[in-house]
Amino acid sequence: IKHPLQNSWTLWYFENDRAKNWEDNQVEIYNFDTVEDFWALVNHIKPASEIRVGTDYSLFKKGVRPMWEDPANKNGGRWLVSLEKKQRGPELNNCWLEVMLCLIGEAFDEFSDDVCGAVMNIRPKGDKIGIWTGDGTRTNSIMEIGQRIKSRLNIPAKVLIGYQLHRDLTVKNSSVIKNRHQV
Ligand code: M7G
Repeated sequence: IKHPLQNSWTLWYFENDRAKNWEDNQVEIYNFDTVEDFWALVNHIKPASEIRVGTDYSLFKKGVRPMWEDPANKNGGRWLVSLEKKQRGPELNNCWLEVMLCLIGEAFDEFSDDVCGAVMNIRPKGDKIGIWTGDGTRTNSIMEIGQRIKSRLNIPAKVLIGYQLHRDLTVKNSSVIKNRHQV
């Protein structure tokens, strides 16, 4: 018998094909709800550091699409962890693995239900990992989740990470995105 997870999860892959809508470039790769199937997935797919620049992996609870528009996300936001270019390698892979383990292991205690998923962007300027929560007004929950992420990823205390509302990101030409919270 396999070991069941609390939730079912879907891994998504995004590749920027400009001939298509942004949303249509999000492809469901795999659904799983056991520990064994999670490791089968991790061992089977390319690690984060080896997928093409411009692509994303996203891990979301089953039924939630990795986009702002999804009802589960639209009133929420993300904790954003930015990596330097030179961290694309084992460091990025470990960070992304740790974030996935936080999600499937429900590492946020009573706040785990507020987590929708996580997105990993491979970008020329530096890679990014966002942990998405569903309600941008739940300050206590957001802060607990941010602190837990920071400690699980071994981010030094002096390095701040910020929480942004998806709503703020959708505003066109806003060159500076306001952080609603920091830890
Ligand atoms: P990104 O891929 O999140 O980060 O957003 P990047 O700027 O580092 O590449 C790039 C662009 O993709 C955004 O400006 C939007 O045009 C589009 N985009 C990103 N997200 C997360 C969404 C989304 O959830 N919904 C829609 N409709 N477009 C998005």
